Amino acid sequence: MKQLPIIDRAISHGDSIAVQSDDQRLTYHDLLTRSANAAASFLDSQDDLNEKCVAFLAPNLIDYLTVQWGIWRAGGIAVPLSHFATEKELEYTLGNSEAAFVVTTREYEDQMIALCDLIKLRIIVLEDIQNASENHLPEIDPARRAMILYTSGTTSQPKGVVTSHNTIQAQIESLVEAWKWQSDDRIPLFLPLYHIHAVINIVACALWTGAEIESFPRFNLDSIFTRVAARAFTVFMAVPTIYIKMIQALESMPESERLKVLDGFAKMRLMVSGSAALPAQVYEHWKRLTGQSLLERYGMTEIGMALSNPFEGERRPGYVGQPLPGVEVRLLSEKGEEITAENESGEIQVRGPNVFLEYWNRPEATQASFRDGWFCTGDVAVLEEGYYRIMGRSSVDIIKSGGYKLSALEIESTILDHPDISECVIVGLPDETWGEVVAIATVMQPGKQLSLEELQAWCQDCLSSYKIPRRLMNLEQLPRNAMGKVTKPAVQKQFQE
Ligand code: MLC
Ligand code: AMP
Repeated sequence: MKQLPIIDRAISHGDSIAVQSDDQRLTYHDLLTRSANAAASFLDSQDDLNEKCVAFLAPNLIDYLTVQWGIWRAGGIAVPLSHFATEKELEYTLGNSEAAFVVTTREYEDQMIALCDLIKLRIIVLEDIQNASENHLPEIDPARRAMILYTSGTTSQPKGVVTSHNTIQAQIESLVEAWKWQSDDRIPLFLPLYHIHAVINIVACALWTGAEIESFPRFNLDSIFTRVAARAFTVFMAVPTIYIKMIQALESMPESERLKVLDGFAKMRLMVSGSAALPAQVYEHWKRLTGQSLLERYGMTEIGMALSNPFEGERRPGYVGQPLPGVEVRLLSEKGEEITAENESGEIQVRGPNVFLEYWNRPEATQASFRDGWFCTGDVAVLEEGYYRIMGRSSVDIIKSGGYKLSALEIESTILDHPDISECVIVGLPDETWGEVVAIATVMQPGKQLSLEELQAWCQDCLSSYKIPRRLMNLEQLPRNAMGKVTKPAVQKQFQE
């Protein structure tokens, strides 16, 4: 039977280790057996899930892959959920994706049962799946939809970004070629498994090549440094905030320990930064410490990775390099004209097999995000001496904090439910560690007051922790323009005064 390419490749990687997580080691062969069992259970007595969405909460990588590949092999669309999400956020994702059922692990069973009971959704607990004696799995056309990753943007609710198996393959192959992934690579994973950085750049690329992933429950400096010092990794990928936190930690470590960790970093064959701008000083600082020139690249949930500094050749600080293999990039001016000269800024637009299919159930939003077949990223860049430099985003409503993309509109609409707040404006403020931090300016109901701590405590139930405002200003008179609209740049300025 014809298998999905990622499955075919896993068959050829056989008894190599795919994942190490705590004291568990999983070979490619184990992963194939487990995911076939999971697929048989998800199918129940059907022949094919026929692109039904299956949402899953399984943050441990071994469980995650068992379920993700199980869904794929049963013909479903995999919708990973965030374990940082509040119940409200999970309910939104389950409803919006029209999930047919939910898969989780024993650890999250109680939490998910409560939610699934409320919205009448069937739940499967991974540990309860029995070994199937025989698995009749369907043949899957790789043009079929494979995955939905939720992304926040210029709408008040996150949108589901749909990719097919072919899209995923194109995203993987481009990176495997550009960054010369090898079967003897070993990479740590500590980023969340519901964003493209971890899902494609780390996990999917590693498994495609037969490499090994060492999975950590979360980003923890001590455990990662211990393994780096043991020279456990050849490749490392992280967001700028992580490099900044590592620099701070390394500089306050006793010298004997620091030298071992620095040596572990120095020996790696590739270290990549992305998901947010890497400040040039951080690039230089990391190079001084470790001798490594971080390879900065640029991507987005909708397109995978588009631009990258070279594996071989000059890695220019402050720049994101050139189009990746198979990816076409153009800049469009505000007048809608393609920019062909250097030093003129325009919106980055992307075309190629790496680009997503659609926003789930949002045909107008999908249509609005393409122009003549090119996906409009909303990021502005300029080409200088052959390398692209990202200048910012065209929307003030998108905030990047710690590598997470946040929608100011989503946070505003959630916080407006607070009974004491009559108006609020969310902005991003520049921050050395987080890139940007979320800040809120409020107009309170008459006679009401609210401290930042009180607001943060109230937000716990409705916003994931990284979306919670870190700065608060009560602005009785929100700055408005001639049209009576609040101007966010003016709010940002007030915060910075
Ligand atoms: C947490 N804190 C923040 C914060 N997040 N403060 C300000 N802004 C934020 N965004 C605070 C907490 O409240 C806590 O405070 C302290 O910092 C530590 O919190 P934590 O949750 O323990 O932080 P940590 O685990 O260190 O998380 C940092 C991180 C994480 C960088 C590891 O943010 C992360 O995983 N980011 C990556 C997200 C990602 O994968 N993005 C890729 C998207 S895809 P206190 O007071 O309690 O100590 C994409 C496309 C592409 O972008 O191109 O890749
Ligand atoms: P996401 O939607 O979470 O996939 O985030 C994608 C966004 O992250 C892009 O649209 C950019 O704004 C930002 N981004 C990713 N990589 C970089 C980078 N190297 N430099 C600046 N911004 C980046």
